[in-house]
Amino acid sequence: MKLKTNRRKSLVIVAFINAISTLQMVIWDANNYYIIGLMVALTVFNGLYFFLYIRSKNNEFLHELKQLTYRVENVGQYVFDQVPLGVILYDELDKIVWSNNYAKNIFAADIDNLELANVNEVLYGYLKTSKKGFEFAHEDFFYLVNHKKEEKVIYFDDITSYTKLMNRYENEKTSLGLVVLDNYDEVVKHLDEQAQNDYKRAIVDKMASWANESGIMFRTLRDGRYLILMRNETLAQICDNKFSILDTIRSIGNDDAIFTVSMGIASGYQSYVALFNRASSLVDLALSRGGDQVVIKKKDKDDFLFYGGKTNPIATQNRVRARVNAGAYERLILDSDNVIIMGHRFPDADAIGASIGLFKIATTLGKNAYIVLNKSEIDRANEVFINEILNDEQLSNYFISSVKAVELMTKNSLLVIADTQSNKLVIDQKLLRLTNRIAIFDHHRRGSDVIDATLSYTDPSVSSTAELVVDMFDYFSKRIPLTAKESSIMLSGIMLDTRRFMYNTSKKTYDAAAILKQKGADEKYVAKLLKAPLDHYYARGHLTQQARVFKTDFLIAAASPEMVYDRTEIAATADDLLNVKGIKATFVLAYIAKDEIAISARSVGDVNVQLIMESLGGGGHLTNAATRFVGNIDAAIAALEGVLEDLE
Ligand SMILES: [Mn+2]
Repeated sequence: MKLKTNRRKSLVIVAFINAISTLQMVIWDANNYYIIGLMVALTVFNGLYFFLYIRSKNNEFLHELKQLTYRVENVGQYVFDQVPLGVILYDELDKIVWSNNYAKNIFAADIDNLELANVNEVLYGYLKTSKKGFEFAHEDFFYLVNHKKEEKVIYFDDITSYTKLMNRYENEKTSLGLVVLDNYDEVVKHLDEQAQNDYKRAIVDKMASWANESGIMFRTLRDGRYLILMRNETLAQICDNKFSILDTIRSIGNDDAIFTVSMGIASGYQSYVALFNRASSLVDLALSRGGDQVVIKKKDKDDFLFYGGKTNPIATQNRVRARVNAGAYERLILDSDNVIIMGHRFPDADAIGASIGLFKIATTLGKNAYIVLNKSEIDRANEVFINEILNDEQLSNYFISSVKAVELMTKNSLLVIADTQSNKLVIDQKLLRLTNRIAIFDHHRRGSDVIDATLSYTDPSVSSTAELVVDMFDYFSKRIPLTAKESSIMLSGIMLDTRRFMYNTSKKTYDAAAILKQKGADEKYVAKLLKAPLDHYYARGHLTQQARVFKTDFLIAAASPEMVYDRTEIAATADDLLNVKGIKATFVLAYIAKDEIAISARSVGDVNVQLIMESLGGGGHLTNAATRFVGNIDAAIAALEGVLEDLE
């Protein structure tokens, strides 16, 4: 810079001398040779000076330019080597032609001249998809990969610190859960005060130490209800552990007193109020599914996570729910124009038996009532049963078609749903939209497509909906009269769902059977109702022959693809096969229509077939569940075997 200023100064001086000499030439005699000589000399000097000046100026510019290029190259080299951005250039054959040091460091190798596929398979897989940008984890680092296919360049942007911060943020968020002792009161009520307290203390001790070891805050909200608070990462750990605390709690009692707990845990909700409310409804869901389980909902996931559910729900001997729901049903009946009762499609003995009980309650209380039955939808196995009823002069009057039901329904009609609570399974979904007074009576576990109802009395610990209805009889303002035939039909419902008192029975099941017997139920008539046509037995025989052992504990029977079966035939075969020695669960698959396969699953109790069927989109109970599958039977078998393979 100094040099430049000096040169500018000298330029000014030369120009000044030039100006003076020109002035002299004008003032003095122009013929003075001395002056002319001086002027020529000055002009030559000036020209030379300017020539040299411009040349030096050019040199200086070139020099500066050279300097700059050198520096840019230097910086570029530095950027390529030091700034966390990996660059890989490759050719048409997916071979790396050049990579910078940073890219080499990512893979801890000189990757030049290697084929991309040999550098990293996972990365190569991503590159072959059409995605332009994706995240890629390698060793302990995370990269945002930018793939320019046209230019055959791959950029790796190191986002490790961002990703780690993000993970930490997610991990440190709060999960909130509620824990309830779901059967404590039932189990201890016949014990003395001392034993009751001992058990309670043992349960709370186990939970508190589990919480302590896992890094969970555990506090009593009120008797039998507890709050747990933890970080998301702790939740992930206890999920990995499959909530072994459920087993720990179950091991506290003895065979006569098995204690179970249920939990609902909410995660990812911003406000604590939302977390708490969500956890409350999750506990309710756990209880409605039979308890002894954990239900988790993360805000960013649509699915619920279920853990546990290894025991069958213990029937509560407490009849408070029966009384409360009977009262509510009576008020709804008295408040309505008429009562329309609807079971599930292809109704069985339990759906019809329960419907008849619910019908008798409504008519006894003085309302017109009807049971919906579409003759076009009757399974082969239920033909005998339903024809017997429809051929009966008196009983046939109770039933109407769903078309007729639409005509009879008013806004003030009460629609009663029996033996299902799924809006997809009812005989006619149209009826659900004609009124907003709906009462549900069911013994199935709650699925995800539950009908929105005014009154919902559902209890998965009850053997059958018929039993649930009989249990309410005591609590209406009028005594409910049943004829011998009606009693027999209700009893056949209980017998069907308990496989003739072999499964899912409780003391209350026998109480209900005793009440029906007292009202005149006739086992000969029940036997006649439960008879099946010969075709049904043939079908079961065919299915049974397909049974093969899978993973030693399971039997899978898949029908040949050219045959179409009734749901009841599939279900009955799954029941039959459960009698095979050494088998813990059975699965029967068959076409019920073109491209539609039904799977029935049964368990003796060690394996939860509900969870297995749920993972295939179905539902049911621990020992009795089912699902439907659209597609071909081989795909259905593969899907089922996949789930069974994953069981521990
Ligand atoms: Mn049922």
